[in-house]
Formats: sequence, structure tokens, C-alpha cells
Amino acid sequence: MVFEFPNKENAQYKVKSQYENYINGEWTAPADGEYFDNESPVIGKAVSKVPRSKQADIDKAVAAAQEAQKSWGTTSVTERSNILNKIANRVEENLEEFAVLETFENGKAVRETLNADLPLLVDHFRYFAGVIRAQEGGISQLDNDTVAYHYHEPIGVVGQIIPWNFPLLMAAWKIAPALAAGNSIVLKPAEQTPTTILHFVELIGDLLPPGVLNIVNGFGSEAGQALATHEGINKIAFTGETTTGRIIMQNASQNIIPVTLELGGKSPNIFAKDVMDEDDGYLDKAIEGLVMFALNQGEVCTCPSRAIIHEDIFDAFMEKVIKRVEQIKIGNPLDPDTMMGAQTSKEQKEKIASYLDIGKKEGAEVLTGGNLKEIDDADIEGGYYFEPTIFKGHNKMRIFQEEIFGPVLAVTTYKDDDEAIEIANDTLYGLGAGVWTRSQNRAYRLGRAIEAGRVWVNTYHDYPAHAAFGGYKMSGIGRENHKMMLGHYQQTKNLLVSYGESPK
Ligand code: TXE
Repeated sequence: MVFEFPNKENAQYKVKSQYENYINGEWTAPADGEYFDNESPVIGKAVSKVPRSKQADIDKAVAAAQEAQKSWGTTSVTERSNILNKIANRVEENLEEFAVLETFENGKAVRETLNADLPLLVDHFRYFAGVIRAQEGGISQLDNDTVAYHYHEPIGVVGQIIPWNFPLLMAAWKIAPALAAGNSIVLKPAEQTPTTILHFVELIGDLLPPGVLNIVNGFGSEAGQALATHEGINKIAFTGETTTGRIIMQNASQNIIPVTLELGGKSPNIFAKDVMDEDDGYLDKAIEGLVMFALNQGEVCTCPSRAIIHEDIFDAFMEKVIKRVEQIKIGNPLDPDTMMGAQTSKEQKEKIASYLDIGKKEGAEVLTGGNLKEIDDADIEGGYYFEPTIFKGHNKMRIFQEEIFGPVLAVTTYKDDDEAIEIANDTLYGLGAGVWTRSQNRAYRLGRAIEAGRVWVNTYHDYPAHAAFGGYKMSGIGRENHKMMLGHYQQTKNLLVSYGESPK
């Protein structure tokens, strides 16, 4: 299917009618010849066929990765670093094409894929190209004749299972450090967004030896399960729902392999009274920070989905927030002016709609939104669009406790800092959080007291490659980004050597 980038002359992008798996450097049909329909949520229609892979396809990909690992694992860090830089350069040269394909596949606004998803992907490869060059081992002199050397060795073949909310960026978060550390990969994309990663390997495949990076598509219960339980992998990395993460961890325990999990969230954002001290740029910044609950249609694991606002400023602050939310332009995500595009799938649409009902039935007050968005645009008829919604209620409600993964914000009030912390930490999750205050002292105290792996202070939704990201509590295990990530993809070899020439 060929589609056009609105408002841009002669800009056409091509989605193939059928895709294949990428195994051992070759396009490979699924062993049993089964495919599934991949639909674009922008138009709510099937646009291509994608392999519905099973055990035999995963077996083939793991075998290819094992073979490739024999030589890839011993390449020099300089060589690997150079390859990562070349991957970054190629994507950068084709940034617009990828941004548009990603938008068409996922539904998110093209201004985000152009300005965030793709530039962050490029930077991620460059960051890991850099840190792998700077990584050093360690030497301990145990006595005059005896030395312990510590080497970082690749962990081997890694299985990676990713979600649909940032298809290319989540792939980059996993692929770049794994390659940098000298591992071979079998990656299973989410069934909702299976194809942009195939365009990616089409573009960069020649830079890697065959078998180092394999992409196998399919459903979680088939291809995903086959990969997570495979005895041939040495590590599994997963991003997705907490209940799926638990299954992945159980599977990993059978094979005694390490697991990193990046799971759900219900991120609290505390707004102190001093936010409203002046009607200045800082207040505007805080409002923009909260309005980011609708970024990526709310399909972000760190989405600021709970706001805890000081009771003295609640009405005045929310009046400004609602005004700003009502200016959000919803519509065709391929239009560069659109701020909020389509939810990724019919299932997500139904899940969000059900939470709008739950919130209303629980007695939460709808401050704005609350419905599906009617879009008057024939080009995107059938797509999945919502009004950004704000509910006022209390933290025991399901809309405050459960991950909705849509443009739905739950707001409540607090009296003092202790109560704000209590509400913020009254959740199973601990992935992201925000603190908004003009007081550095309060920012420090609240930031340290919130049980979450990432607390943004006076900013939100920044994802630089060199800041560690990951969850406390039920939000996961391990970290992504930052050079500490390499530790998840390496194992330590200790060589303990005696240079003595006679027995001790
Ligand atoms: O996630 P799943 P879904 C949350 C969000 C969303 C909900 C459901 O709340 O509404 O999860 O999304 C693969 N063995 N997040 O159903 O099922 C699956 O094929 C191995 C938060 O899409 O966890 C896909 O590739 N793999 C999140 C990936 O797991 C399995 C991002 C994620 O799918 C599997 C996405 C199995 N048994 C959803 N079952 C975040 N933290 O960012 C599924 N998969």
C-alpha cells in the first residue's frame, strides 16, 4: 500500500503487502506458511500480512544466532562500535521515512516520531558505540605473584521481546547495548507493530554478519512463548505488561538465565503549592508537564497518569490545565500539526473505553473529555481516537490503581508533603514519577521519598540514553539506558593467575 504524507508534496511511503522473518541475514517465510493481518490503527484496516511464527521458526533463529555468536562474540570493541555508529548514520539519513512508517503502524503523531522516537534511536546507538569503547576491566593483585583479571564477556544469545508503544525505540533500547556487548539477538516484535523493525533490518542488515540480529514475528503465546522458554538463549529481556513479565520470569527460572523486565506503571506527579506562586514561565512549564499524560496517546509506561495536587491550588491550577488540554489537536497522526493520534489497536481502544466507564461508575468526576473522539476526516475513517480525559477522584479508585495506557489522567488533592508521598507510593508500581516545585529542598525530599526508578523534577518524559531507566516494585527488574545497562548483557570472567615459579 502506498500512502502520502499530508501537507507535503510528492512524499509517498510504501508498506509492503507481505513481510517475512529475518533469520540468518535472509528473508525467511514461516515454516508452516501461516501469516496474520497487520492493521494500521490510523485507518483501522489491515494493510499487510506478517509471519505467524511458531516454535520451528524460533528454533531456526536461535540456531542462527548461536552460530553467529561464535565469531561475533570475539570481534573487537572497535569493530562493534563502528558498526553501531554506521547503523545510527543510516537511520539518520532515512529519518523521515522511518518516522512516517512508524506513525502509520503505531498511530502516534508524526511530529513525535520525527522529533523524539527516531532521533532518540539514533542517539542510543551512538551512545552505546561510545561507552563500549570506554569500558575497562579490572585487575587485583592478590599477592606478589598472583593476579586476578576481570574481563567483560558477552552473555551469548539473547532473546528480546518488545511492546508496541514505541516499536523502533524499544527495539533500539534492547538491540544497541546487546550488540555493543558482543551478543547475538533473536527479537520478537509486538504483533500490533511488527513491520517497521523489518524496514530497519532491511536498511542496516548488511552492516552485521548474518545471524547476529534475527527478527521473528508472531503472537506472544506462540512465538513469544517459544522464545522465552528456549533452552538455546542465555538471557531474556522483556518490556510489556506486568502479568506477562511474571510468565517470562518463570520461564527464565527453568533455564536459570538472567532476565530484565520493564513493566507497567501508574506514575504519580506531585504539584506543590508554590507552583502557582507566580503566573510565570515556570507555571506554564508545570502545566505542559502534566499535559504530557496525553503524549503518545497515553500509551507510555511512565505516562503521568496520576496527579496529586496541593488542595490550595487545585481549582486554579486545574482550570489552566483543562484549558490547555482542550487545545490538544487530535486527528490524522500523519498531519505534522496533530498532537494526539490514534490508539494502537482495537484492543487498546476497547480497554480505554472500559476504563472511562469504570471511572464514571466509581463516581469520579469527569473534568474534561470522557469519550471517544469523532473525527471528521475521510482519510482516517475507522481509526481509534479518544478525547484526552481528566477524572477527579481518590487514590483507592481503580482508575488510580490500574494501568489504563490511554490519554486518561486521574487527579486528586493533598494537604501536606507526608500525605502526598503516601498517595504517590500507594501503588503496586514504581517506574516513573514527577515532582513539581520551586523549592529545591522539597524537590530533593519528595524525589528521594517516592518509590520509583525514575523521578523527574521540574521536567517530564525525557529519555536520554545516559540516564538509567527502570522500575521499583512491580514495574520490573534491571535498568535500560546508561552504561550500567551493559552489565545486563555481559558476564564477568575472572582469570586468576599465579606467576610464582615454585609451590607456595
Ligand atoms: O502486552 P503484552 P499487551 C501494558 C499496557 C497494555 C497492556 C497490554 O497496560 O494495555 O500491557 O498490552 C509478548 N510469552 N503494557 O497485551 O501481552 C507480546 O507478543 C512471551 C505496558 O500488548 O505484555 C508482545 O511482544 N511473550 C508496556 C509483548 O510480549 C509474550 C508496553 C508485550 O505484550 C507472551 C506494552 C508470553 N506468554 C503494554 N505474551 C510498557 N511497560 O511499556 C505476550 N508476549
